[in-house]
Amino acid sequence: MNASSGSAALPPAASSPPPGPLPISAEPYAFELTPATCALLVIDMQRDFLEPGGFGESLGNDVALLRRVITPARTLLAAWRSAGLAVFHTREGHRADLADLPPAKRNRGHPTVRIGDPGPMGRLLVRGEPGHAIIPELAPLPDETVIDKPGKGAFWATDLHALLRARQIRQLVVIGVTTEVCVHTTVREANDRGYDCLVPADCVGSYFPDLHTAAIRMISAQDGIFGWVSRSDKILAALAAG
Ligand code: C5J
Repeated sequence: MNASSGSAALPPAASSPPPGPLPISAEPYAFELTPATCALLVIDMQRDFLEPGGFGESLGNDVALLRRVITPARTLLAAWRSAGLAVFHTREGHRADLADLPPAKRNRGHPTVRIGDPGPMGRLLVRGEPGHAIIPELAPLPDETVIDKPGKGAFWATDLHALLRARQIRQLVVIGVTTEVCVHTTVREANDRGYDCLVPADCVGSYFPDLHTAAIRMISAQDGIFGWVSRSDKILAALAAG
């Protein structure tokens, strides 16, 4: 039911994935990355969240806090692509007629502008508008799947689970924004569906540093209740060694 661009079929790999498993230093213990069944899931790296004039800034947030993740995320994405591993991207947004926008989501709070209202980058969080696009630094390649999601979690009201299963993906390295909202919701949804999730803390960002810290801690607490936490340099080192 979602609009996903790119092919569901296996694209030609840039190079053969390393055989693995690749041990990655992580909390609460090492993550054993199996390249053939692990995808990089890039959450909502959209202009509306990361650029001035977008939805995030319209809510009074400082987009500079999110922009810190661009460089490490781009470096990890480049290494992931070079290793020939699977990449999925998500975008949060709504149909132009807002039929998939629950009134509760549009009306909550007291913002000066709401989802669907016009802004400097087009209508806020509406599919096809300039602000809805993924930032150029992390632009998807033509053979990478883009999942359009109306909610916070990437599994709700999308075909992500079916597409991952079709490719025998069992592990997810989750990066993007924001840590405690769409990243966390997606990690929780993935965990309940049987995926092992690894979150590199420097590749996820929040408008609220204290919530970022708490959200990161929550993932690996209780011996990995939602998954594993590491940093991108550890993943890069494992990919290079593999
Ligand atoms: C929010 C997101 N924060 N991608 N979306 O509304 O985290």
